[in-house]
Amino acid sequence: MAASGHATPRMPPARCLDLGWVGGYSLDAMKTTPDKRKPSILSGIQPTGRLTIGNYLGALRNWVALQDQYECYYVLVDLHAITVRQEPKVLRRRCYEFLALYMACGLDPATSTLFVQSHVPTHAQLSWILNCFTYMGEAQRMTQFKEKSSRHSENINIGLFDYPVLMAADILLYSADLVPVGEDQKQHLELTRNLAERFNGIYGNVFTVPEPFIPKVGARIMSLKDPTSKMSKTDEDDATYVALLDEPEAVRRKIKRAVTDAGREVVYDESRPGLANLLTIFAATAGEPIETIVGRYEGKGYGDLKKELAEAIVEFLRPVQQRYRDIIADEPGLARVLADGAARALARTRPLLARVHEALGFIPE
Ligand code: ATP
Ligand code: LTN
Repeated sequence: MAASGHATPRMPPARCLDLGWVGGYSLDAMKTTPDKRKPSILSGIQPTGRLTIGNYLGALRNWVALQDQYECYYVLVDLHAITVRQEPKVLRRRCYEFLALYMACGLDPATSTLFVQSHVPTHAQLSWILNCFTYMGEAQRMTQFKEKSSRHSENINIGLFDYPVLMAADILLYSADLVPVGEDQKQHLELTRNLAERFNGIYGNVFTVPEPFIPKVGARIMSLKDPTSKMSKTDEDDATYVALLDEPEAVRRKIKRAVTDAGREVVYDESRPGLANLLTIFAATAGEPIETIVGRYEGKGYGDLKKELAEAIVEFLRPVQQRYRDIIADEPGLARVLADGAARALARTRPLLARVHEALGFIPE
């Protein structure tokens, strides 16, 4: 166990998902599950901003792809969302919208447990305990904290600082084996693993040490206006992202105006980040290798690529948006999904929290 805030990261190589396909993934995570139940997954998205193709390609797509093989818990992390000031009515509405979009993208509430973090008090309870095992130094090193505190310099609150500890609680409460996320969450996963190992080192095998599940293509979709920074669903400038609910005309306009360099030839080259980003989005959306896409544009220019990419995205989004419209119209149905999800999540997490309390020496309830 590391005795200071300077534990060396011990991340395994992230698991990779071949393009749009999970059949080849081995279930060896099962071995890490102490009680031999079906291996499990937990992941979360903040109900902030507008869900983008970055969120879909980095995370949601894998949530859907993995839901039949794993016991899955997918959480709308509203407690995380309030680390930045939210408008109450908008937050509430957005939780329903995100849930409806998850379902429109293929998450089945009968198979996966879909819920809201604030409905399940065990998250905040374990989070407090984990705070007492987290060093200031390691929390200070989190790049998302540094980035968010510079973006919200008027409100650098303790919740923002503590954000990764709550995320660790989300994951460890479910004994999650795998956590499907985008590249930007790798450092938080590393912290989660360190906390689990530190606690287990003192109290025995209480927590499962989770592994990240990060796609090979699409783990870090970049902003359409600044291809050196990540596409973000809360960017004030909506031209930087394609939202899953964007109208076809908006998609066409945004892709057409996406920043690329001055070259003409379509090649995949990381020193041309704008073009590389469009090719990545194309490959991930179409489920084809980047080389195949590049091969199709021999002798053609950026204009053709952008036009066809926009159409590919529009066609991909069309059925999702159609399903979304039906699902969002039934708010009582969505509320039932969340109530059922919260009950399942609470039932799943109570025993683990009781084990943690017992390990710490708390008097049993
Ligand atoms: P924000 O940037 O506004 O904080 P976000 O777009 O990063 O929000 P989150 O709720 O923080 O959204 O992340 C949800 C999931 O989507 C995470 O697994 C994250 O890694 C993934 N994700 C977010 N942005 C991208 C991106 N640009 N490319 C790939 N995956 C992404
Ligand atoms: N920190 C994540 C959202 C998040 C999460 C989680 C992801 C909260 N809890 C648990 C995976 C597992 C983010 O900012 N994208």
